[in-house]
Amino acid sequence: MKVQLYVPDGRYDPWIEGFAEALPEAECVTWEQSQGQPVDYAVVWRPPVEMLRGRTDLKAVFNLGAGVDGILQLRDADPEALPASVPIVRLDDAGMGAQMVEYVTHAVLRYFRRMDEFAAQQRAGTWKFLKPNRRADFTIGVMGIGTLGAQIARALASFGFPVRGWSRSARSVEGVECHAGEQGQAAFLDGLRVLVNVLPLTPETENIIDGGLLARLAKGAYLINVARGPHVVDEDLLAAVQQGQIAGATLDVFRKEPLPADHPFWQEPRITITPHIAALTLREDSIAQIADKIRALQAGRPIAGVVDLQRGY
Ligand code: NDP
Ligand code: OXD
Repeated sequence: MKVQLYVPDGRYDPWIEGFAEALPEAECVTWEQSQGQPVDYAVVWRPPVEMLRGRTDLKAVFNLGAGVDGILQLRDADPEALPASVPIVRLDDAGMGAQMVEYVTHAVLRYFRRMDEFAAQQRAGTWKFLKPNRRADFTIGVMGIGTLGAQIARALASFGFPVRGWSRSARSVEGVECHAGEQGQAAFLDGLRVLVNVLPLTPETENIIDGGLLARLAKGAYLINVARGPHVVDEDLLAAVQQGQIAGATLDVFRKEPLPADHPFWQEPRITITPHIAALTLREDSIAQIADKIRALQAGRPIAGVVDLQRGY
């Protein structure tokens, strides 16, 4: 059995060593070494268009991340870019849930406990009491309550915050008021103090966080985006921050990454920027998960995490 790898930074050695240990029955080769040769499985992150087009040899393509937009967007330029009827399989948590919980909880607590305002007071040498926020008034909405979002929602609810969740189909998450679909969107958004975005990027969700959506939140709300940059209409977010509708935003993902040096987000102190690190792909966990799934497929058993190409996630 052959497994073909593609990682954009070209640092293959630790991946090849990891697969040799976790899946010794397979030979692991790089795409660069094995172009044109038939293999059984591909393991990729943001592959070039020529890697997957017309492939009839593959039994599955494993994506080294939870979001598959980097693969599916290959179809935008070339409708034949993906091999017909080959399943594309995303990472299912693989250690990312715990990291997402840490990142989002940190940002929420920083806003709830007014830490940015205390930091500004410290810079000014000011000792001043600031009235605490009331937990019961600090309703948080998690947009996307799938593998990662449900863990975030549960963690925030465990602090005693009122938490709402929003998904495409009806879901239930313990301790979370769940809403679904377009018809449930208004009740989900109305009056939120914090909006957390963990949606996949699809044609339905692109540009979803625009001026109209931000206006539905409470005045002085906060935005935390850990999903994808194109979910947010950047100009609308900047305007909402400048008008005070949004008191602050924590953004991990951007339309263009790295965020260009002349992007106005850099100059807006109420926007916190991190370089797409909310939840990293953990090599060991990811290899272990993919190795288990390859064994299941080899044995003819079903696997979780197969992407629905119509839905886009
Ligand atoms: P899942 O597929 O498990 O969950 C997606 C959730 O979004 C589901 O609840 C789904 O609804 C909901 N959803 C999808 N489309 C819509 C829609 N049109 N309207 C309402 N709800 C919708 O994904 P994960 O939780 O594993 O990952 C989410 C995203 O997080 C990834 O796609 C990726 O972009 C991002 N990510 C970012 C990282 C970072 O470091 N910044 C790291 C890892 C992931 P339903 O439950 O009904 O299917
Ligand atoms: C992912 C990511 O989708 O790291 O896994 O963004």
